[in-house]
Amino acid sequence: FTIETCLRRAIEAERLTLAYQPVIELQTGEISGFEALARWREDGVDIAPSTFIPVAEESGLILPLGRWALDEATRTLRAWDRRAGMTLPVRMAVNVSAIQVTRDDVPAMLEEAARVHNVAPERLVLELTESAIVADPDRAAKAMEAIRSVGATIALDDFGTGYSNLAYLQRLPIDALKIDQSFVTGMLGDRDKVAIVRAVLSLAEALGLRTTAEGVETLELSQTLAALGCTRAQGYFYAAPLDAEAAYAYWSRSN
Ligand code: G
Ligand code: G
Ligand code: MN
Ligand code: NA
Repeated sequence: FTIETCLRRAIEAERLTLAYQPVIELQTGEISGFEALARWREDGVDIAPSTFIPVAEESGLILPLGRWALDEATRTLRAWDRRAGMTLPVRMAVNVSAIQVTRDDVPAMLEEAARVHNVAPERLVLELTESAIVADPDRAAKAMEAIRSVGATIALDDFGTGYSNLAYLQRLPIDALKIDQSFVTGMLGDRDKVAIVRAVLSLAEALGLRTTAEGVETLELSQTLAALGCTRAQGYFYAAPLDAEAAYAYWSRSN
């Protein structure tokens, strides 16, 4: 079978799972939330998102996959609330492909997931990439406005890798920039990376945007980013992406 056929079956049979990576507030050390990341295990072998997400995007399977991911992440957040006997003070971030923004009604999906699972939409973050803006700027702008009017927030993922016109940052209702791990991991020994991260942080500050550094693997890096004014961090220094059970345990241990 082709990978596309296998992926279609895995989506239909709900054999994909989500892993949840903690996002930490750098000033307080508190858990800001979690990023939901799709996982696919076939016959005991993990297939990397870098392999199957492009296949999903090329085949259109990203539409059902993305719909499922938003629903499943929201359902999990609600399950954690019930388990804790309280509304967890954390946000759940879900990745949204440019193709979903162009071809699906993401704001309606978001509203439905929040309603069905009884989760305040303010607790949901949609991570969009610059490629969504480049693909169809008008449509992306409309979708972003609608997402914000539902109450969710928007993070621009992989920031710095997508060649978008920086003027969009000012016009679009973006709440946060996620600094791609290619600039963050190993930045301490690399003056060019430090310069890029500093530039992104000052741009974000000037525009009133929060920032999340990805790929934070060491204490020293987390301290440097905090000193530079970065809002949040995620990476192996805190935790790898965890299954729902382990992510809940991580939250419990920290609270
Ligand atoms: O799982 P990993 O941490 O290797 O993630 C690799 C990339 O795959 C992420 O940065 C993200 O861009 C993408 N990805 C993971 N899950 C999803 C998903 O549910 N939807 C979309 N569109 N992309 C995802
Ligand atoms: O959606 P996005 O492309 O941002 O996903 C981030 C990817 O990076 C995921 O595949 C995740 O497993 C991985 N990742 C998360 N934290 C770290 C880290 O600290 N170091 C490295 N090298 N990779 C990480
Ligand atoms: Mn992401
Ligand atoms: Na990213």
